[in-house]
Amino acid sequence: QPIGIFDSGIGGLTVARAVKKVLPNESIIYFGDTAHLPYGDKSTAAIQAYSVRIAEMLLKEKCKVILIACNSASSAAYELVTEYVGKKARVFDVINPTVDFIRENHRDDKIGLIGTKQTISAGVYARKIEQLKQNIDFASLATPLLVPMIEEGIHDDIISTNVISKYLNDPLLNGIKSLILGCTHYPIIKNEIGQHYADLNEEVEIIDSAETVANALKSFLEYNQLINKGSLESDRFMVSDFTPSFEHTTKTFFGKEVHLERVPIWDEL
Ligand code: DGN
Repeated sequence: QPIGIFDSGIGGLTVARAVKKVLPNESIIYFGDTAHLPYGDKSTAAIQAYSVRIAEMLLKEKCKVILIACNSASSAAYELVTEYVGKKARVFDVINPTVDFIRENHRDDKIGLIGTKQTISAGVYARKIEQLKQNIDFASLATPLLVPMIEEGIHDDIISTNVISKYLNDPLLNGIKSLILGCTHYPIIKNEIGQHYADLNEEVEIIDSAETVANALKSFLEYNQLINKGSLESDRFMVSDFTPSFEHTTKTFFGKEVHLERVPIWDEL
């Protein structure tokens, strides 16, 4: 049985890549809702409706796990999708495993979060970290230029380094000991973020939510003896709307270009 992973677009392939890295013998079905991206600009009700419909499709494909790779969908629809899916599959999002990681590894720290405007204003990370009742000083900063910059292929160069430094030098983030990458796209600039702090001689741990969810998923499959023991099916990569540029950007996010299958799950298309 495959692992279903979905996102508003192609960026969630960073999560798919992290999953394949720790679970190379699991096959995945990826769905990018490119017809509706970006979810960040949609109402909570719309994101919930899209997410439930995608979960329905992934259940039909017999996925044993449904992983919500998108931070916006994780904020808006995790509870609803979990309720909808019931016992048919286990639902993961990208926020809860990251909060669990913090509960196990951090106390008395200042932790920063960067993400899209929507993820920051939804405040789900902030609420969940507060509920831990650990002595954590939490600061979050919206960094909206980063998604379009990365999608334009601008990373590891002087422009991206300057944009990243401009954001990370914001006084809000002063004195952080850890930084959560709260967006599908940010693993692409993880090295540049690390370099920013190395240049300042500051030790800041970077918490990559794609990696934390991949590790949590691996532990879950092992603990519940759900690891694939049969032959490995081919991975499938689906989108609700196809353009050649979507296919081209898969290389940035997945590390290699993959073929995208258009699956028109919306009646209007
Ligand atoms: N996938 C979105 C996220 O993780 O926040 C980023 C892309 C978007 O919808 N703007």
